[in-house]
Amino acid sequence: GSMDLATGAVHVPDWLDLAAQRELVTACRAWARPPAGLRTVRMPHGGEMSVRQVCLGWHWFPYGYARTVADGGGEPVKPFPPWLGDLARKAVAEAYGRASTEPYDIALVNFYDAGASMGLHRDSDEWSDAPVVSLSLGDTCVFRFGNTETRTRPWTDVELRSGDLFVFGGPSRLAYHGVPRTRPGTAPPELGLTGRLNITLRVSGLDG
Ligand code: MD5
Ligand code: FE
Repeated sequence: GSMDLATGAVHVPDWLDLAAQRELVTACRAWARPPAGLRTVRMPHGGEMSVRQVCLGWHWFPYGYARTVADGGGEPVKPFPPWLGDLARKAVAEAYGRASTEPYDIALVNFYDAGASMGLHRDSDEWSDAPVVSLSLGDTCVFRFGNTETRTRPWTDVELRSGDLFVFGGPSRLAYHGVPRTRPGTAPPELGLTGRLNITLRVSGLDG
């Protein structure tokens, strides 16, 4: 059964069966290949994120979206396949119990190797308040769900496992959140994945 962590923040454990997880891992492997493949995200002040990322539809850079790999070689971003939009709307329907017609057009795929983490932040570069859909594959992680006011406590730590769905909408859309750690070696062996993949599906609110 699903679990509401806060208003609009719904965790659906084990939403994807193993076959669906394997198909997504295979798709991520193809998306990771150059051109416009997996890259290290460089921050404006010189740091690097430990998570590596590949984008579909729109390229995310700190802090905006572009149609080309702005901080790479300027290659066009890979297209956002329509089936991912269908999957996002199905996920929102599952989490909220009502149909979604939102025009999903961005996928950010994050790859966490054994030491990777993501600090507390808000996702505020989209020009739409449509829910963000998060799909977890591979290693379990500790996901930290904070509050909308501050980067400090109160927060709630939850474990996200391979196949889990999380939808962040309504008042939770702009909550602080992060991934303090993964649990290396916990991926289902049948996936053939070392590390953790997270796919987020978003609505840009941009046109063209
Ligand atoms: C992850 N990714 O597990 C997470 C899952 C990111 C990111 O944080 O920005 O790529 S998405 C979690 C999320 C998205 C939007 C809103 C909220 C959480 N929230 O309000 O808690 O790699
Ligand atoms: Fe985020």
